[in-house]
Amino acid sequence: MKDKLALVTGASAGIGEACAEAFAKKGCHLILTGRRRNRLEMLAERLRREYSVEVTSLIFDVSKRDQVEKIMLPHRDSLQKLDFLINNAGLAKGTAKVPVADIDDWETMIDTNVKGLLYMTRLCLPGMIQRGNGHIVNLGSVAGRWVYPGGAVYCASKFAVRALSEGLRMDLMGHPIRVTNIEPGMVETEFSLVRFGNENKAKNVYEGMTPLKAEDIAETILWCVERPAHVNIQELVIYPTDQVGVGVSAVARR
Ligand code: NDP
Ligand code: 8X3
Repeated sequence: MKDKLALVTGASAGIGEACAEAFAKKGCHLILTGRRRNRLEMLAERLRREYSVEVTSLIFDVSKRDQVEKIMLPHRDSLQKLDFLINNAGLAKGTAKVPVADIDDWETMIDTNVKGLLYMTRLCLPGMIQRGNGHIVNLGSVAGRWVYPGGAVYCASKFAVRALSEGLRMDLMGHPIRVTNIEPGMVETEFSLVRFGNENKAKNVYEGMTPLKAEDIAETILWCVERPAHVNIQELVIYPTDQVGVGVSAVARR
């Protein structure tokens, strides 16, 4: 990992932030992206100081193709040297049922979780193909395998991530580039706060059970990328011990 280069989208919070820390600890240089400049720059500054790695922070909305291209293209030399792309930026908005849900929420989820991931992948792949080296890790979800009420569109976006991960593997056959889809269950991050827009509702989600931590997922991602080059972990479902299915956690038992 030492002196390799990783790009982590959505590194200003949660799983992305934990990945940035885990990779930096191993001596990996970083390109970190997100929309919240302050959070990203403070993280970048701390990682440089604590781990003596190079960290570039890039502020843009991954769902906006023009922003992605405008901000990323001046960094095309770095992209040529990229070892790892962690497609992590993503979110859920609300749990309203399809007949009454807010269409803007659907667009936000699909544009971020699906199109954002595609824009980043398309930009990073040519360098990886040219160098014959690279590993793309996508943040899918258990919601990309099983559906729950009020989750139709979020789940659809994560089903898409699974399909894209599989399709990408096929399209890249013959190139020594790995693709991994990580599919976590409940991880306590800002995810539920973003989904509900309310701190109390967000806390209730994890009440009475022990969720996964962002660091658990970051360690798993690190393990995947540290496998020997001939080993591709295609997909991994990771639940908290207290959760056995989407919407089926220890809380539901009571
Ligand atoms: P957080 O809300 O804690 O972090 C999400 C990150 O994504 C933030 O850094 C945010 O940065 C970034 N982000 C969101 N939208 C955009 C955008 N349009 N452009 C750029 N960056 C964006 O959530 P998690 O860490 O939990 O989520 C990370 C990934 O893991 C997501 O893809 C999520 O779907 C997936 N996941 C999460 C699970 C959970 O239970 N927490 C379970 C399974 C999968 P900023 O706001 O600064 O732009
Ligand atoms: C997030 C996991 O089960 O809250 O992807 O939808 S879940």
